[in-house]
Formats: sequence, C-alpha cells, structure tokens
Amino acid sequence: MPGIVIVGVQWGDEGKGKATDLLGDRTDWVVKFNGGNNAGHTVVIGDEKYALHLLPSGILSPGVNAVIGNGVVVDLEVLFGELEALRARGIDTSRLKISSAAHVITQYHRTLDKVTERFLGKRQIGTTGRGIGPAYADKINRVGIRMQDLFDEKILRQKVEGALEQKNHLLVKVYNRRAIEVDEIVEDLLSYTERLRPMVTDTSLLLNDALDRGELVVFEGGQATMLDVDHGTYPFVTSSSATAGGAATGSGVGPNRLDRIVGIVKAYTTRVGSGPFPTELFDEQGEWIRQQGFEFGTTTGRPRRVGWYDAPITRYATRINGITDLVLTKLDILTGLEQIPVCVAYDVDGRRFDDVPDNQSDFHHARPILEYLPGWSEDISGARTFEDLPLEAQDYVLALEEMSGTRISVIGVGPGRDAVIVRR
Ligand code: 2SA
Ligand code: GDP
Ligand code: MG
Repeated sequence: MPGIVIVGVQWGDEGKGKATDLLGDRTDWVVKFNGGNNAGHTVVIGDEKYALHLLPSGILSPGVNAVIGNGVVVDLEVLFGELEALRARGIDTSRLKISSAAHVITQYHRTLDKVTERFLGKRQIGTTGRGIGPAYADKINRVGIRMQDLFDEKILRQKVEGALEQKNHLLVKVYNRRAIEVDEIVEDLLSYTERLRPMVTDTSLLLNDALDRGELVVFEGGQATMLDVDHGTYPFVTSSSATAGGAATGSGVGPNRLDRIVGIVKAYTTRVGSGPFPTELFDEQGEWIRQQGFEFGTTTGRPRRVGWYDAPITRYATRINGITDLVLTKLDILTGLEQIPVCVAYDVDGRRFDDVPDNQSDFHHARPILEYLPGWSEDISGARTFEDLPLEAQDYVLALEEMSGTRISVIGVGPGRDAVIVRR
C-alpha cells in the first residue's frame, strides 16, 4: 500500500500532524502538497512539543524523507527559521527536498495579504496574513517566482520586475503604500540560493521512483476540505487544493498511485477565520470545549470558533476526497458532557438538507438538526482498545461511523504519540 493521502475533513486543525507522525515508523517519505506556512501542525513526542508551519510533519521522524512539493508556496525566511529551530533541538533535517517548481512567497505577497484584508473590512476572510493568497494568485496569473528562478539571477530579476509592475501600481495608487524596489526583493531572494542548492530538485521524479520501489509515501494535506479553494466555503477558503486531488497535482504523481485516502476528523468541529459554520456555539459550552481542547491557532494564536460534530460535512468530505478510512481525534475532550449533540442534517428556511448545500446562501442559512447522544464521565485518555472505552463513548463512535458512512479506523484520546486506539 505505497501511497497514503492524509486530508482534513472539516476546517483544519483536526490533528493531521499527529496522524502523519503516527505513520512515521513505517513511512519512507512525507510530502506536503499544498499551502505554506499558514498551516500549523502540533506534534507531541514524549515531553517535547513541536509546532510546524511550513515543514512536513515527517521531518520529525528519523529516517523519513521530507518533501515540499510543487503545490506548496514557500516563505524562505520561515523555511530556514524552522530548519534552524529543529536542528537546535537535535532533529536531523538533512533529508528535506523541495520541488524546483514550488512557488516562493515574497515580501510583496505578505504586504498585499495584510493590506487587502484591512481594505475588505467587515468582508475580510480572516487569513493568516502570511501572503498565501497573493502568492497563489501570482502563480495562476503566471507572474509567480519559482524555486528554480533563484538559480538564475537574470531570469529572477526579469520575473520580479514583471511582478512588481502590477504590485507597485496597486500598492501606491490603491493602498497608498510605498513602492517596493526590485533590488530589495532580488537581493533578499538571492541570499538563500546557496543554502537551497542541495535541497531543490525534481521531487516528482524522486517520489515516482520511490513508489516504483514500493516505498511508503504519505501525502500530508494542509488546511482541510471545507477550506479547499474549489470545494470549500468559497470565498472563505484558503487559496490551494487541500483535498485529495491536490495530492496528485501538488506533488506530480498520478492519481492512480494514491492507494488510501485517510480523512482526519475531530469529534467536534472548529474553524478559524470568517465564513459559515452551522453548528457553531456562542455559549458557555463552546467556551468550555475551546478551553478543554485548547482550541487556539498554532500559527497565529487566534481563538478557534467551536461547534458540534457535523455529519453532513464528513459525508461531503468522504465524497469529495474518496476517503477510505477516518481517524477520529480528540474524543477525550468531550469527556464530562452529559449528552453530546451531533448535527445529522440541516434546516434551511424550513427545507431539510441531508447534504451540504451547493448554494452558498443556503449554507449560510443552514441551521443544524441535532440528535442528542449520551455522554460519559470516565477519563478515557488511557484507553488503548475500543473495549477500554465506556459504552457511551463506544456508541458515540459507532453513531458517527454510521452517519458518516465510512469506517473509523483510529481514535485519538490524547495529544501524545501513543494516545490512540487502532481498531482492527
Ligand atoms: P490563508 O492565510 O489565506 O490560508 O487564510 C484563508 C482561510 O484559511 C484558514 N486557514 C486555517 N484554518 C485553520 N488552521 C490553519 N492553520 C493554523 C493552525 C491557523 C492559525 O493550524 O492553527 O494558527 O491561526 C489555517 N490556515 C489557513 C484561515 O483562517 C482563513 O479562513
Ligand atoms: P493539524 O493542523 O490538523 O495538524 O492540527 P493542529 O496541530 O493545528 O491541532 C490539533 C491539536 O490537537 C494539536 O495540539 C494536537 O497535539 C492535538 N491532538 C491531536 N489529536 C488529539 C487527541 O486525540 N486528543 C487530544 N486531546 N489532543 C489531540
Ligand atoms: Mg493546524
């Protein structure tokens, strides 16, 4: 089973980093295929906690080859900052490879991200402010800077000049900012070239060769299905393909090499930034879950919006990604609730929707139709088999499984590497 894709089912922060890390012992390669340093994956190993933004989680496992695929946008300052911080903690980062076709986030992308959000005022997306959207916009507009451009100063200069012609017009005339000089960008980018030389390569070739040899490749999705630029709650989405299809385009392997698609889903739901969220809680119960689950952004520290589990979203994610297995995370956080509401369908102005509505206005007006499942009070963080769980927790998992139509193969009962139940 050589190609495994890991995708987020909801709006991110389901625990994908931990899921990737769990496969670590058996994995030969971990590839990040979308997004950039807007991601935030927290991995807990023993007493050590690692927060990764740009680097794939696989970098933490000795012997795993980490790859930043062509679908990723790379902020070079962040890249070297993260590498340095890991090296200082004794992690071997020498096996990192970066696609020569990956795009680069520059200072003007970061600036544009921030000024555009400010300009949007109430209509703002709530981005992470890392320059992600503007970098992908340049890629699609065919004025982006790619890794390989950093090895040819003449081409780099031409490309930066082309990109800045448009940007400076916007910055000066629309946003009342100072113009950005070509030289400052080119010099900044060239300062990384020599350090990048051993890392930048044709990663599609490396990955396909590895798959030919039968090695295990994990494709690690950033963000999640409902934040995908095509399938998420547009325009309140990130600017990349966070769904399983993105694993193929974002890494240069054929879709037929993706053997299993693992969806990571939290036992409740969270969202950061603006946009519709049918099961959102605005009361004390929501605050309680936020505190219990420590639901604050890994990248920006923003409090995450919190709500109940939403079964139509899992069914939707299963359809869009072709999910073969679910990993249910953070079941332990729900311990102590007398009953646990779960959304089974939506009510949209008197009409029942069993599926996520394809019309944005319907989804904005969707109210959850809730079913109430009995809760449990026993500490479940030490459970290692399904039977170790209290009956109510077992029934909660079985009910979610039935509603979602996909097998829940792994259950997370704590942040640590070993705090999981693998169902046979
Ligand atoms: P962007 O910056 O252009 O990608 O923002 C667009 C939307 O995508 C959301 N987004 C995220 N949502 C959840 N988690 C993310 N990563 C960090 C984390 C977030 C943080 O893991 O905690 O630290 O705040 C992430 N990245 C992007 C974002 O909220 C916008 O709604
Ligand atoms: P990602 O963006 O999907 O990788 O998720 P984040 O790392 O942003 O957020 C998930 C958080 O939940 C991290 O702090 C993990 O350590 C933690 N976590 C993952 N699985 C579990 C679990 O089963 N129980 C608990 N209590 N925490 C978990
Ligand atoms: Mg995260």
